[in-house]
Amino acid sequence: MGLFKRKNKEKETVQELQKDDRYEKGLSKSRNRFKEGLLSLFGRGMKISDDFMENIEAFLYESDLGADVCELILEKIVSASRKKELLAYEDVRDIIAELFEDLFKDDDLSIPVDSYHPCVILVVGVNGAGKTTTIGKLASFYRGEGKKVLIIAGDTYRAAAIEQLDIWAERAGVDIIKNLEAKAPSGIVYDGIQAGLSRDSDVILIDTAGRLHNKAHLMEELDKIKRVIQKIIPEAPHETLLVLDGSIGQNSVVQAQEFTKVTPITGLIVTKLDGTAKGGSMIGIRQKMNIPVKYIGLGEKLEDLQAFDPVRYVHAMFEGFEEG
Ligand SMILES: Nc1nc2c(ncn2[C@@H]2O[C@H](COP(=O)(O)OP(=O)(O)OP(=O)(O)O)[C@@H](O)[C@H]2O)c(=O)[nH]1
Ligand SMILES: [Mg+2]
Repeated sequence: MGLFKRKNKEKETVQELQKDDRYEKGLSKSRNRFKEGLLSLFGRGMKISDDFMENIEAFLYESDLGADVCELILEKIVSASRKKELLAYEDVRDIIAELFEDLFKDDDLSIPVDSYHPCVILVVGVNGAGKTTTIGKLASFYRGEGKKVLIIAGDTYRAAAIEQLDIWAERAGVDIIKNLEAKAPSGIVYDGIQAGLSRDSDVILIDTAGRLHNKAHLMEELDKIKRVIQKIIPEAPHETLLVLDGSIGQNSVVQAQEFTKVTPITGLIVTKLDGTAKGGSMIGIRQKMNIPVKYIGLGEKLEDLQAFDPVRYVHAMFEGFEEG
């Protein structure tokens, strides 16, 4: 059953959602596109005509959902139109919402911070995707849960990267292992993991460089980092998070595929969703990558990193709560 049909039956759930409007605020650009865009196509209800199908097809493609998903939605619209003479905005909204729910419903969104001590989380991604910012937010989140957090400044290629991480560590109130003299990440990662063990850390977050002089070098470095971690904790990293820039939509899939060639990625974090109308690309990203999206970035503040909740997401993308 679709989210929007459930809305009236489960008032409590909706009220629960309303308490936290970060999704609603963060996804306002996407909502403008999806809700306003679809409403403008429908007016008060539409008979399905060739013209209409062309318009909606163009709308869906421009929304960066991905070709496969667009085709699927179009098929569902056609089959809905066989059962009902006039289709309305709500019908298409529900089709997309159900697709969303189906696609994400079996994903394991947890990060095993309670199962390992320390739980080592490696954060990777191309330059500018939002790794360092996300680490700051995650550190703050875990600290808020009462965990002892340690950050390792594994991006040793730019002094500014270490300074930036230092500011985040201070903001989050957690320890950081850094070395401004380090020439390569492996040494600092080794020291950091040792420090995490001797300080009895619960969670170790490792920042990595996104820009190296070529892709092969970047991947080689990641491989080295992993080997260094495993010298000390053979089953680590327990989680490898790939940070993707959501504002480039489905183009991020190509980058993501490169990373999966070097190291198994256990979760995705899609950032900068507040700055784009491409919120729908999440469907295509999930479908092509087959890796769960665990967190999303909805802004630059500490509390703007949110656990991914597909139901809340799709609700914020189409409705928001302004009508109650
Ligand atoms: N609006 C918005 N901006 C974000 C979000 N996440 C990150 N940013 C911004 O994106 C920019 C790049 O973020 P960084 O965390 O430095 O990215 P990085 O992956 O560490 O980059 P490199 O270290 O260069 O590889 C910064 O200006 C962040 O403030 C988000 O969810 N929303
Ligand atoms: Mg960085």
